[in-house]
Amino acid sequence: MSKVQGRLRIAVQKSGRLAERSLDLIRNAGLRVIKGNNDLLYKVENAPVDLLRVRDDDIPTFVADGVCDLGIVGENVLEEARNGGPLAEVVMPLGFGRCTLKIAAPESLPWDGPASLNGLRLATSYPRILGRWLAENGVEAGVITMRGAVEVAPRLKLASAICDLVSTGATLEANGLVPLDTVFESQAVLIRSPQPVEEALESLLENLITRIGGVVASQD
Ligand code: PRT
Ligand code: ZN
Repeated sequence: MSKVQGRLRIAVQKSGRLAERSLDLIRNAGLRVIKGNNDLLYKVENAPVDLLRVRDDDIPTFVADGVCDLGIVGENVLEEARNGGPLAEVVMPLGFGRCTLKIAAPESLPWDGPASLNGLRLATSYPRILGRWLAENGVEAGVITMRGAVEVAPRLKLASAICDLVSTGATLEANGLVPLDTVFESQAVLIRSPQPVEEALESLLENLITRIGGVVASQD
C-alpha cells in the first residue's frame, strides 16, 4: 500500500479489545474521525490524517516500514514482532489494554521456579517472547505455537503448561490453570515510524503526539 502525499496515517486495530479505546483517544485529541466509503480507511475531517484499520498483528510492520506514521498497539504484539529489522519506536504508554503474559499450568504441575519447565512443552501465541524468557532463565523447553485457544492445550495433552495473556484471570480459572510466573507486562502504546514524514506534515505529527500525551496525562 503506497502512501498518499500530504496525509498522515495512523494504524489502529479494526476490531477487538483495543479498537474502541484507540478511536476514543484519537477523537479526544481533537481529530474528527468520519467513516469513509471504505471500511479499511477512516478519514479525519479537520486535519490531513487517515486511520488505517487493520489486524493488530500488522501494525508494528506497517509503522516500522513507514506505511503508517503512527500506530496504537499492545506492547505484547510489538515485542513479538521484534525481529532484528527496523523498529517502530514507542512514543508513550497509553494506560489501557493492560494485561500480563503469564506462565500457567494445571495445579498438579510441581512448581519451584522457571527451572521446573525444563524438558516440558509449552503452548503459546507468543513464541518469540516466550523463547527469549526461557533462554534468559536458562530453561530448555519445547514450544508449540497456537493462534488461539491456548488455554485448552494442557487438557488436550498438547502441552504441560501455557504462556498466555491474562487480565482478570477468569479464563485460567475456568480451565483449571494456575498462574505461575510473569513473562511480560503489557499495555497499549503509541508507536511512531523511524521513517521521516514529509516536511509539510512534521509539525502536524509533533502536535498530534503532544495532544495525545495531554489526553493520556489527563486520564491518570
Ligand atoms: O483481530 P486482531 O488480530 O486485531 O485481534 P486479536 O484477536 O489478536 O487481539 P484482541 O483484540 O483479543 O486483543 C488485542 C490486544 O488487547 C492484545 O494484543 C493485548 O495487548 C490486549 N489485551 C488486554 C488482551 C487481553 N487484555 C486479554 N485478556 N488480549 C487478549 N486477552 C485474552 C487472553 O488471550 C485470554 O484468552 O483474554 C483471555 C484472558 O482474559 P481473562 O480476563 O479471562 O484473564
Ligand atoms: Zn491479532
